[in-house]
This record gives sequence, C-alpha cells and structure tokens, in this order.
Amino acid sequence: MYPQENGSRGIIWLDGIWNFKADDGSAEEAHWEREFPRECEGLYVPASYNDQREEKRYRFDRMKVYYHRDVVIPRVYEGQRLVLRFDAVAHNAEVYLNGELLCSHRGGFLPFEAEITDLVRVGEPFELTVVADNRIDHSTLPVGNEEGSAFFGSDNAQVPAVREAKKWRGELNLPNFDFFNYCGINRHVRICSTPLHYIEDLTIVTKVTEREAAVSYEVKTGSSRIVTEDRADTSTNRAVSARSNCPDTENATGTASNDPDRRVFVTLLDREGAIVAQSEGERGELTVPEPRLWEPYPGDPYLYRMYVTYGSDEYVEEFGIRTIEVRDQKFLINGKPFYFKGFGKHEDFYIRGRGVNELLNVKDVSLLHWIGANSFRTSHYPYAEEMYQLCDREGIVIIDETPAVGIGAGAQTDPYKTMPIRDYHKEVLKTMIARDKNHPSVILWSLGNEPDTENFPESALTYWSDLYEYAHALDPQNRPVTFVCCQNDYTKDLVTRTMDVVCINRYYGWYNLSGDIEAACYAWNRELDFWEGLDKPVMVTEYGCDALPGNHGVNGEMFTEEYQEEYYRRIDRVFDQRSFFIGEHCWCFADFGTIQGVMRPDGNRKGIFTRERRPKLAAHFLKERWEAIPNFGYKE
Ligand code: GCB
Repeated sequence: MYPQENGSRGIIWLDGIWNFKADDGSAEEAHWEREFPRECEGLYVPASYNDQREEKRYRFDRMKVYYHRDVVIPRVYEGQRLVLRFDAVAHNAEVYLNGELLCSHRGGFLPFEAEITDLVRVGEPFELTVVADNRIDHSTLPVGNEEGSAFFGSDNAQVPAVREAKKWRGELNLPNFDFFNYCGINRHVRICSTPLHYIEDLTIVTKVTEREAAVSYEVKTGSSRIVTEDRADTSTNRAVSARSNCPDTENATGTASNDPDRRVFVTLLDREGAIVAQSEGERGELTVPEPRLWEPYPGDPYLYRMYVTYGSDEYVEEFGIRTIEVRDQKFLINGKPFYFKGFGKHEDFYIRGRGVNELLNVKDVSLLHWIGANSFRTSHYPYAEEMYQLCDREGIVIIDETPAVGIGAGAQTDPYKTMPIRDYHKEVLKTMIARDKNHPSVILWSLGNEPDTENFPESALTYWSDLYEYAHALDPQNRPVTFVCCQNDYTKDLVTRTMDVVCINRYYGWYNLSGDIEAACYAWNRELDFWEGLDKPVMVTEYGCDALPGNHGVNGEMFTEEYQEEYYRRIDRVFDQRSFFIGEHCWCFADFGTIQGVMRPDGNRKGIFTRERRPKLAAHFLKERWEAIPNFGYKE
C-alpha cells in the first residue's frame, strides 16, 4: 500500500544526501555493507546517480554502487510497527541494516519493503546500506544485450579487427532498449509506521447500473511480526515494550478478529466529505445512488474516498467510479467510445535521470492539458506512484506497462527459450497490478513493448497468451490487456491479434520509407487494410520522427521541425479515415536521454517537446488537432 501520513500512521523520510561509493572491485572483500568506506561522496536520494557527478564510470560502467546513511527513529514511534519501504531501486538491490542483510529485491521499477520493528531501537541510530546493481542481461527486465553490440552502433562483425576489438573490450552493460540505463535509488525511501495490527491492503471494484453504483471492497489486515512470531527468545527492549502495548497477542492471526476494537469499518465519502455509505467487515458492497462518474479531462475526474479503520489503524484511498469495456472495435469508458490522444513518455530529466520528479509530473500533466491530450503510456516500465495519483486527480488516462522491453535477440535465437524471464515477468506483472489496481486513471495493462513475435511466432504466442490470461485473472477490475507490437512483418505475428486492443508501433516515414511521407501514408493505408479485417480496436502507440529544435527548412527534410509537423499532419489524416482506429500516441512526449549511438544526437529527439519542455513546431499542430477531437464519440 502506498505510504500515508494520518492519525494512525507516520512517515520518516529518508530522502536527502546519502554517502555513496561505486564498487572499485574491493567492496565484497572489504565488506562495505558492514564497514562503509570513509572516503566516499555525498549523493542525492531519490535520483539516479549517473549524472550527479562528473565521474565517467557513473555513466558507463557495469557495476554495483553502495549507498549508506545513519538513521534514528524518533522515540514517538515507540510501540509502532515500522516498515522500511523503497519505492524503486534500479535494478537489483540488497539492503543491509547494521551490516546484516535485511532484504533483497529484483527489478528497478516497483516498490519493496521489510518490517524492521524488532530490528531497531527507537531513539538509537542504526546504519542503513543499500547496494544497487545496474547490470542488465537476458535475465533482467528491461533486457540487456548479451551479444555485446551497441543498440545504435555500427558494429560490423565481418571486419576482423572489429570482432577482435569487441572481444578485447569484454563485458559491457549494453541495453537492448532505447533509453538511458539510469540507476540507483530512483524513488523515495521511507520508514512507515502503523499500529501493530494494521490495514495491509484494500481492493476496490465498482459496477455501474442505471441509477446507482455498487462499490465492493476487500480489506486485508495484518499484524506486526513481533506479535505473530514466537519471540520468547528475544530479549530486546524494543520487542518487549511493543508487546506490552498489545493486549491480545495470542489472537494475532493476520485477519481481523472478533475483538470489537479490531473490526473493519468502511466509510465512503464524496468529494465534499459527505458520507455516502458505510459498512462493517473485511469485505462488502456499498451503494452509491446517482454516482458521479470519473471522466477524463476536460470531463470531471470525480474522486470518492474510502475511509477504512481497523482497530487503531486508518487508511484513506481515493478512487473513481467508471466502467471500461472493449466492444465492437471500440474502447468504451463509461459506455462511450473513447479516442486516445497523447504520447508514449519516459521518466527522464536533466541531472535527476530517472529519479522521481513530482515537480516535472505537474508540468507534464499541465502540458498534456495544454496540448489537448487525454492519455499516455508508461513506456517502458511502471512509473512512480505519485504520477498515477496526479492523473487520477487530473483526469489523464494511463496505459500501464511492465518493464518488459527488449525481448528479442536477433532472428537466430528464440528469446522465449533462451531468456530466463518467464516467471520473473509474471511476478513483475503481479506486483504492478497489485500496486496500481485501484487507480481510475489506469484503463489498460500493457504486458510489454516490442518483443520478437515475428521470428518465433508460435513460441511468442504461448508466452504472451499465458501472460494475457494471467493479467486478466489478477486484475480485480478485469481491465483490458494489450502488449505493444513493433514494426515487424505483422502478417507473421500471431500475438497482436489476440490482445483486447491492437497496439502498434510504426515508423513509416522515418526508419522505413525514410523522408517519404507520401509513401508512409500509403504504407499506413495498406497496413490498416490488414487490421480492419480483425474484430479488434486498433491504436498506434508509437509513431514519430526526430526533430532537432531550431533546425528548419522550407522543404521539410528529415530532422527539421517542419518534417515532424508534416509527418503528423499527413499521417493523422490516414487515421481519421478508419472507424476502428481508436487512438494516436506520438513518440515521444519529450526528448530523452538514451544510449549513445550514431542515430542519437544528444539523446532521442522525437519529442514533441524538448527535454526542457519547450514545444517544437509539431506541438502547435497537435494542439489544434486534438482540441478539435472530443474524448468521446469522435468516430461516430
Ligand atoms: C521504438 C521503441 C522506443 C524507441 C523508439 C525510437 O520502437 O519502442 O523505445 O525509443 O522506437 O525512437 O526508435
């Protein structure tokens, strides 16, 4: 559950300057997790470490880095359950408390936590060390390139000297994806307190009938391990004093008890704070007469609140009442056909790298409103939770994507057989859905981006169908599920057509038919003829071209702002001719940092905004276009 500060819960923020040192090869032997070296630097958390200092290694090396700080928990937290929570550490992490391993975690984009109640004494300092590993390979998501060729390189392995040089160079940390491998403690670190018996999870599902909505909820409760474990052999004052605060340790089962002090009560409030309905018990259904539905901006993204108490614990969750359905080649929100206008994005900014950036989130959502967009995809990983909260509130629709990007290693090897990611991918999907399930802004799950589906179509079908079924089974709201198909031979691909929404990334007029927008439109038409034959709604989740800001030309050649503007203007006309075509996401919202390469002058420059968020010429065209396209009923 997202951390909350309220009458029963507190947060100790561990953001700020931490001690930092990159492994120089001696960390393991010298046990830096126990003896953090005195010679170290101060680095800011939360943020990627890569661009904070001028050290070349920080940008290029494949390595572990060590973070360290002292922490004191104020005595006012005595008797509370304490949990150390990391919102995201990229990619793999180990956490040590006073030199002892507390927990480890795989994957850089989802939260993890560990209870520390009985491991620390309030009022007394303890040491926290985090080891973050930036290595990517065939077992990570996103996937690293073990073949050792740069993503945008010009390695010609036919040339003997090139082959030899690559061998000589050895192991590199090469992404099999097009964004900079920003790493470290990218999101907040907090110690969260709750009462010893606490609310562990809350699931909300809404159903709308003609005049009312049924809001069903399920509350999971938990108990601190200091009251659930046999702690007879524990002699710490901490545990003893905590126990004495807890009268019924015998009954600590992890589910709500019959004890009247530990029952679940739920109150549903409207936006003004008026009580709409109330209930008691771990699960139930509440009725909302004449509900105000959550609608994307400029409609009203109306949010209700569910206030849950359990014993002395309390939690408030904002949620929306809305329906999602895919029917007759349409994507329906609240029963009305929705048209997606927006972007693929990245979490990316100067100096902070992929570090959580709530200020930038506000700016980006403001620019989405300005340009008349209504949606974006969290390409290519789950974003920081604060962004989803903002979008719930501001009425921006989200396609929520796992970090499964780069599954494919050339036509020779079947990635579904050679990459050990199947179970891990499922685990990531599960955690993402568990994290984001209550957000009204999330309306579609994306299982991944641009895997190989062309060279091994049968293998691909087995792999993705399994995940597709799993996502449907996991999501209490049973949202539609998709994955994003790349520009391959779509006639060979068997997977895309099995998804609830066909999402395609296409670069006609850029990587193919380069510079020829007329031919690009022709190609788009031919391809859309193909998709029209299926009974599925289709949208483009990426199309675009690089434009260097300030680079102009009367005849609109590639890399000019004019080319980018004309590209969108003419291709969008093709989309307008097709009723089953339900949306357009430009690639990309803003320019972003990526791996260096011959096609990447100072990053990927396909942004409609520059990296510092200034509009390019195409932004003005899109604003005019999108302001004239309503959210609902555009193709009616
Ligand atoms: C794609 C990828 C995206 C890249 C983009 C590009 O197909 O999904 O990650 O950045 O193309 O600009 O090449």
